[in-house]
Amino acid sequence: MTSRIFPESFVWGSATAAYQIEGAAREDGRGPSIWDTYSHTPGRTYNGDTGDVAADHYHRWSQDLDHVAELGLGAYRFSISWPRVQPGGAGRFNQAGLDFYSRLVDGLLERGVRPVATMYHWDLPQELEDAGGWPVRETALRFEEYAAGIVAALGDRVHTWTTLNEPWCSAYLGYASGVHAPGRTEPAAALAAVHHLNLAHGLAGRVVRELAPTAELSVTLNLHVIRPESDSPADADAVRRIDALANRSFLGPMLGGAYPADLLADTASVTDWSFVRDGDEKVAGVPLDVLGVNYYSSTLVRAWDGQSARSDADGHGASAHSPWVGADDVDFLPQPGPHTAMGWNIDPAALTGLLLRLRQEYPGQPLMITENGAAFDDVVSADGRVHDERRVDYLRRHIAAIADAREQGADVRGYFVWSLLDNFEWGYGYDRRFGIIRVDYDTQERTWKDSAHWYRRLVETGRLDQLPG
Ligand code: IFM
Repeated sequence: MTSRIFPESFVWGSATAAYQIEGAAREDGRGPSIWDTYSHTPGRTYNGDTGDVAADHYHRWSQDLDHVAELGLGAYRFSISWPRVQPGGAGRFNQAGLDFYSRLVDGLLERGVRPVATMYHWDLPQELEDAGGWPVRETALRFEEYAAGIVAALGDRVHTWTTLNEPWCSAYLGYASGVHAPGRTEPAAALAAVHHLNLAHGLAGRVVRELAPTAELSVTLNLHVIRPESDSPADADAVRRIDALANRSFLGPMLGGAYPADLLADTASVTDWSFVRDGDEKVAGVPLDVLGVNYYSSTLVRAWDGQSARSDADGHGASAHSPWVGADDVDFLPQPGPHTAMGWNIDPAALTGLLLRLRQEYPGQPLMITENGAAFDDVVSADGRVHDERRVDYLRRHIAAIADAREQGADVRGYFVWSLLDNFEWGYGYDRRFGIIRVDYDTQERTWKDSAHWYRRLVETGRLDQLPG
């Protein structure tokens, strides 16, 4: 048990992403992204929901930033919509789009809130997907050009530039299992996407270093904590294989200088990795000021004997196609509850373990929790409030887990709750609510849930030990 007290310097924030909240999908020159196409394709999202209107943040950004300020947050993590600022994904920039983010950044600074901008949270301009998408190298080069445009426009007003959000999802869910845009199910393409995302990260990182030398540079990874069903060597090998795909395919080039040899060997029947050119891994290894970690739940695996029934309970949506390229002999097992409304297990101790692993493997690398939170089936009570005690409990336990890791030496500098607002939860549409602030999608009214009140008190005091719940 730790003191559960965070220092003044610890950064408390909340996170959002452009396509999930902005709406205004066809306004002021914004072009289409792969998520517009995907969500408008029948059968792809729950209820046919799209991000066309979402939480209407494009028009309500100022009031939304007032909420950020009233929560007392020191930082706000948002993403820039590539098709809003560079509609075709190449060439001409859209001044109206740049102006929107310029107002947003200034609005944060006026409120004393540190802007943390993610360059890419999954909304690839459709034209670039039509030209091949992330499996082709040219997309990484286009990303470098896009990065140069936004850093030139917003540069040093942005405190932290985060190149990519969860490239694991972009590559494996977008191109292998197909449960995310662009919905392709091509295992070799998914691995090529992994590499071009790593390359894009490095190229954009160099741009930040050149054009905004005082800004901090980061990337956000959704690192997996993978446990074996038993202590058998076969299950240990299943963990190793999934760890290579989930974690080390990004950590390797970004922080370790190269792709891990076992990843290349495990996937040799899928691709020869000839898309990796000399010098690419060095580019991807641009030094980071902070590594962003997104964490929600843990993963339980076993080696599959090829005969017994499979569980395939990896919680990433129903698809006949696995995101786990080249790992058909690994089975994903259901985990004991309680679960969130996503069906994800609640395992705060795994977060402590993850942070300590990172400390051990990448000593001296500062860390930030750039997303953590939970969807639950919120109810508006007769008193008009949302008593989301399960979300409060989830947050409290995970923040305590971070305190535990800090106490054991992990250099975790901040925490961003996912999410500020209820929003478009990708394939799940508006059916899953992650916000600490409720959005009534009929009226666009915002209502603080109990978790928002709780979080405000935590941010104010920096002490978990004196908070109820
Ligand atoms: O909503 C997403 C977010 O866009 C990326 N990280 C996980 C969240 C919850 O699924």
